[in-house]
Amino acid sequence: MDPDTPPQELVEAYIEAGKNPIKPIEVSTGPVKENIIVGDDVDLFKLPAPVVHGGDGGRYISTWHACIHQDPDSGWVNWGMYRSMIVDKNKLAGLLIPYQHGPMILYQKYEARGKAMPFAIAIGGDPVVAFIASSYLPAYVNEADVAGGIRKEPIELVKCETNDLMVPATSEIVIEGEIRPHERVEEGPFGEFTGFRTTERGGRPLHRIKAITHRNNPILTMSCMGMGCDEYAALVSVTLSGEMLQILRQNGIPVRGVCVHPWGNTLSTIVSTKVPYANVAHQISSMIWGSKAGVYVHWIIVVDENVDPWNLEDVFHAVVFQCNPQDGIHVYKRTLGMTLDPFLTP
Ligand SMILES: Cc1cc2nc3c(=O)[nH]c(=O)nc-3n(C[C@H](O)[C@H](O)[C@H](O)COP(=O)(O)O)c2cc1C
Ligand SMILES: [Mn+2]
Repeated sequence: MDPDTPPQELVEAYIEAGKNPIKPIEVSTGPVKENIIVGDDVDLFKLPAPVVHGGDGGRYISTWHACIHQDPDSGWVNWGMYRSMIVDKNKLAGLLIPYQHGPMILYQKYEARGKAMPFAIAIGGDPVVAFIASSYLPAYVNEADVAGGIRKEPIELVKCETNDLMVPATSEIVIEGEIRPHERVEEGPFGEFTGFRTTERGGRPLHRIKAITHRNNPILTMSCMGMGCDEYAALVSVTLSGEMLQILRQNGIPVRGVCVHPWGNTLSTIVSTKVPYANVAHQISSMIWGSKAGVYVHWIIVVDENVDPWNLEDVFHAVVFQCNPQDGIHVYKRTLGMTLDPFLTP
């Protein structure tokens, strides 16, 4: 696409790709198998994991990647992006927030049954992998299929060395292993997308590593998350807006557009819509909060269709001059939240 494509068009292209998924294909080998290290030879310190921000609790190896897990019941394979910190040469600590998909599979299936969960962490390679891993597709959607839809050709996957998970064959680095039930180890803190380092150091699932495969001279992709428009803010602005726009359209809301703005990414959304009947803003909010895409959202700003949701000056004008603060602002109490919200007390 043209680099100057406006965000609304990127959002529509993302939605179209999701409607036309392409299943991945299996290949027998690929660049990520140029080096295969298993068992005692595994040493994370041989990879160039940085301390990303001053004050972080350790060296982070995965901040721009895909964590791959499989639902043991349905066969659904999820790609998510969950950060991980090096503990020692063959152990990682990962922040797995319970209502994310990989963590759901761990806590609700494997751990509940007393079983170890295999994992693979795929770093680098085709940028579409990290793009789609950080998106908010609904449960039971295979992110690999949507990645194929975006590429308009299948993603090539190759089998792990020590488990049955399939990983992108062009990855720079793949880390394989298992999470045993209820094993926790200290992780954090880490500079987060909110611009704060809010999540305190605490016990997080211990990832035991069985193998690392990597290209020759691998490149470690990473995100220096923080204030302003980092990689995550730019990407979720497109993918989250797309997911929410689809949900509202599918429910017959006469919506003009949805903007998850990079400067308020993940925690806020702006919806521009015709008003087909009274109190539609409550219905819109319930639909967003009822979806995977909306679990983090604290601010939902609903504006009339004459307001362009991507124009923050228009939106601010509408908030100040078209919203009566006494009865136009509604506070919903005791809803879901997340540990990364800076204003929450631990
Ligand atoms: C750089 C980066 C780091 C992230 N770290 C975490 C994390 O440590 N834990 C987490 O649960 N979500 C994290 N996220 C958010 C998830 O990637 C995002 O919510 C995604 O939707 C999860 O995929 P899922 O819906 O398949 O679970 C991070 C996102 C980015 C871009
Ligand atoms: Mn998912």
